Amino acid sequence: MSKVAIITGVTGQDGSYLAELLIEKGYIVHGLKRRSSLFNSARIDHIYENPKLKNIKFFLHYSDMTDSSNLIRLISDIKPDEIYNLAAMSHVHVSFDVPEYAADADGIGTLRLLEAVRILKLKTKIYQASTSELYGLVQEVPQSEKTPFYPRSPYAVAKIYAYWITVNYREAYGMFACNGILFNHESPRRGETFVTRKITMGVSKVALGKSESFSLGNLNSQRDWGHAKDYVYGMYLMLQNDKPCDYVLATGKTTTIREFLRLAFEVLGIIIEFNGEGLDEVATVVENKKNLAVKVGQVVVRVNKYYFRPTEVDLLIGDPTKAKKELGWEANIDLKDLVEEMVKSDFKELNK
Ligand code: NAP
Ligand code: F7E
Repeated sequence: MSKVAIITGVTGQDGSYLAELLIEKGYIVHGLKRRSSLFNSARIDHIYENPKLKNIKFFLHYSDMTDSSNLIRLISDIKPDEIYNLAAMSHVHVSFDVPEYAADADGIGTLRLLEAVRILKLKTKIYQASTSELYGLVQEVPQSEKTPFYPRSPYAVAKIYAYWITVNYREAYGMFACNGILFNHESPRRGETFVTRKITMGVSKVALGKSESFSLGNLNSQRDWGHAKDYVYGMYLMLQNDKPCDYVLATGKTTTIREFLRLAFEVLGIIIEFNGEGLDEVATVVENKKNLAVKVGQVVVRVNKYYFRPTEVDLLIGDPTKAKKELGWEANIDLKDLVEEMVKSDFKELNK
């Protein structure tokens, strides 16, 4: 018999890749999406349109992590074997503007979901989308499941509540509930306001002559970036394991925003150099190997203090040893391939 899964946040980057993976594995998938004034299903529309997936069982339901009655009703009707809780206000910078909403959707939303499963006395396995942002002001390098947390944003504080309530429900009620402490993972489907996608779109627009330059914030921070496809497979593995546990998923390598930017321009044969310091730092073209719409000497990136956060997470680098040992998981797609895929996808789309 087919397994039944609920994915909250199915319209997001990870939700879309996870839906594809579970459908491929023969699951009946119920995606929960929130109502918005514009269509928000662009990342999953192709699932319906794919002829190879003709007989799929993929259903969408309106839902919101701030509405317990909705979660209880849907979980009671669907009685899923597995729930992947990916829904969240996931933007760290924006969480400083909407801290109460972030706490409600990301923190209490997780409690609502766990409570629904408990009240309904179901044996549902639960995956909670935890995050490397919990490490914040890092207490240890690299960060593992044993590293103490020090959150640095309303988003991270909300997610720390979600982390511990998941652990508590596992211990108090014997629920199969796991936290995946995932380090940054990206793809061509990444939201356009996260730094990697902002860069790959910005680089493409500049190379096509659609804009002269774009602005970024802190170029010095370092992130452990992997590909979202690898990471949703890790989520799935956690719920197939014999026992519920928390796992770090990461590549074990870290890179600055500045280096990501350099790599992204390089994919299009544009070589840049950095000059100046702090808010005066700029990136300038020194070579244009493919004769794209830039000139040598053109300033293509500036620094703008608007994009700095009140408190920053300077350095993230994860230690995925436990996931490798116990789940056989590892990141397969390296940063260079990820950057190339993202730049080529944006360049093609913007060149239409
Ligand atoms: P994403 O692209 O921003 O997707 C978030 C999803 O949550 C979207 O479907 C969004 O709906 C939905 N959502 C937002 N608020 C909601 C609410 N109140 N009720 C119901 N749904 C709501 O994020 P992602 O990158 O796929 O990340 C998936 C999860 O992993 C998130 O919980 C995120 O915090 C966490 N995480 C991400 C990373 C990463 O590097 N990507 C790393 C660690 C953890 P709309 O489409 O309508 O906006
Ligand atoms: O920022 C710096 C910024 O917004 C990365 C979410 O998926 O991963 C993500 O959170 C870094 C930060 O991701 C700009 O200051 C510079 O140091 O792409 P980001 P994030 O904050 O790491 C974690 C694991 C999650 O859990 C989150 O849900 O880049 N940065 N200039 C910039 N960032 C943005 N967004 N925009 C800039 O212009």
